[in-house]
Amino acid sequence: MAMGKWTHRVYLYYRSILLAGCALAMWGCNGDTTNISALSASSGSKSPLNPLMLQQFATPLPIIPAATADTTSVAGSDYYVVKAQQSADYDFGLRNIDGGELKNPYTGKPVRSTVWGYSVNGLSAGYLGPTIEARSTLDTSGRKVVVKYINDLRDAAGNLLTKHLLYVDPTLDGTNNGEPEIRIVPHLHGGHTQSGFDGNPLYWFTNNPNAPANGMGGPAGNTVTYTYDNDQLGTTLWYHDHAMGITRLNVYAGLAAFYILRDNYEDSLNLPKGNYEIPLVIQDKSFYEDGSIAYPTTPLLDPYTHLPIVDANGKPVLSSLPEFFGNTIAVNGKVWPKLEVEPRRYRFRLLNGSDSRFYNLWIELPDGSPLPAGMITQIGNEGGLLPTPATVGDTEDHGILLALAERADLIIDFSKVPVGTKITMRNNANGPYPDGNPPDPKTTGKIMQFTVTKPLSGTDTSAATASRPHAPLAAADNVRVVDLQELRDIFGINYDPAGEGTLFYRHLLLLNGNLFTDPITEKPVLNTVEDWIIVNGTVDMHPMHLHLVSFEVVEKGTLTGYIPAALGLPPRYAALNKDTDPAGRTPLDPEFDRNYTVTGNEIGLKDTVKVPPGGLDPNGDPDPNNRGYVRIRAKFDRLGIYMWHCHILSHEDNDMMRPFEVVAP
Ligand SMILES: [Cu+2]
Repeated sequence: MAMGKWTHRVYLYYRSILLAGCALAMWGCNGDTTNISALSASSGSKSPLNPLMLQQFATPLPIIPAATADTTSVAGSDYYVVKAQQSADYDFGLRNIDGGELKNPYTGKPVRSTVWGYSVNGLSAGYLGPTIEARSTLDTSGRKVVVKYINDLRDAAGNLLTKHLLYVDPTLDGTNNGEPEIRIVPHLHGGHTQSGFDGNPLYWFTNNPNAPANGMGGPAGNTVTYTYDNDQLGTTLWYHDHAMGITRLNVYAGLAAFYILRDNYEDSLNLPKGNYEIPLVIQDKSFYEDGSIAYPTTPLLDPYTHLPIVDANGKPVLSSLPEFFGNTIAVNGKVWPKLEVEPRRYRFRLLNGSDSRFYNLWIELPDGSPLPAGMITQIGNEGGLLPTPATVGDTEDHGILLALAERADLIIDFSKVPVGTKITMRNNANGPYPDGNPPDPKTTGKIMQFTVTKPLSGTDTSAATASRPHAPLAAADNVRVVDLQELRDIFGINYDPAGEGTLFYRHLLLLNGNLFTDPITEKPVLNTVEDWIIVNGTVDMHPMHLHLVSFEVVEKGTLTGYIPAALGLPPRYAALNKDTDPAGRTPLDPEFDRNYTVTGNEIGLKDTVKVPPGGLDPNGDPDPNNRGYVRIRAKFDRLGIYMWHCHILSHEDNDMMRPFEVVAP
């Protein structure tokens, strides 16, 4: 059948008849989607690059530079011009296992990659972008930041791009209405930002300076100027693209960068700084043999005839997949890098900037011996410094579980090991998390390496730890129950991980049973505190992010007797069982599943929370007595429309995002 423009009515029709959970043969919920058949489905004749051929821990870790603010153009504010640009010859550090250049089989030249990235006040690395450093306006020394974003995506000849770097699935909300492929709208993740400057996904703009506004709130032309008030505590934020239906593609292409907010209190703590304070963004990537970045798709089949769906030109329409799992690990844009360090303390600001991959991170000595006590400490998360530092990351069983968009602020003390020691950052989180495939210990089970080889440049007087007291929010004025669902989409897709040609349904991920475009249902009143009980009936953990607010994670656990919103009734439950895992164990039980309790590095303020998964009954159906939940608490202190969504980017682009609106009393 030829594909026209799909309307929401089509979705709604199928939604009403196909209410099925992920567990009912939804392969996407329990399979690593990076495999050769999926890659080749979208690549024609290009072969995937085998990660086992690649050298590890030889390429130096890039130290992401901070951009220089223009302090005069906008009175009282720091001003930046940020351009989204394409770069044709980016080097991810892909080398043969013996260190030699990998050659592009088509050109004979060393492999390089075409990527996107941000240039900031003229500074660019090609992929990702320089850090914007800002000062909290809660201190009198603070300053606002004004950013003029320009969509300057052009080819090497300077012509405006019209095709995306990656295949754009034309059947999603945000892509199914003839939208241009080259669209961006930036969002400052974790920012306490005015609604109009928050990067609403519908407020996208193209690279055409003469384009009319899109009619949904986006600006005319190829540029927009946002003000960030910085009226929040110092922490690690990041800015990344958020355009409707293509967020996963724009971020994967490279549109993401750090935004570090500092404040006087943190300055007074004498934490490692300068060369000893290093942001690290971890991302999984896949490549083809010619170095181009790979992002798998799969052909769409008509759900009734099982014939390929074709576009108006007769070409097969390809579908996005439920998740993306790359087969290499890049840190700051280099694959498996190494960092030479001095025998002293360093501060690392970690960000999971991947599409779907969770990381459970720990650092490991070459002989596997236990780490010296106090060598690694987590001092902060998304909301800044923790009220009490957390000891994590020292063993495999005690890792730092970093979901998509979460941050971990770490102190690592390299003086505790002999000079010459090689220390590897490892990962063992399954993909999807928690019940998917384990990472390969030879590839995705490794992140980067530290070698203690640099001479100590001076006595280390920096603090070994830090904390900030947290004043709890007032009790909630209102409690809301919201739920997460994996349903069947209208499209059937043929996906064949085992080579057996099995037909599966594509999934549709909804919040409260609503599409993104359905009327707004979450409307907190200005300056009230709300508890959101986020219920998860799926077998996957979903990292849920709310724009605008920093929230407390009050409790996690399981619940009983749940009625999901997708049945057309208000969501409700019989009982919340705080700090229990699905087997009914309590936190002191050695077998207790830590996904069902609030861990030490989730105290304080966060902007993204891991929602524990539900389970199945003996028939394999979603079990209403076996669902996970988290209760978060936030004060909604700015008027206007914001987003709440899953930060698995492939889920966000598959409708796991909804607006909320803070309304006047
Ligand atoms: Cu999700």
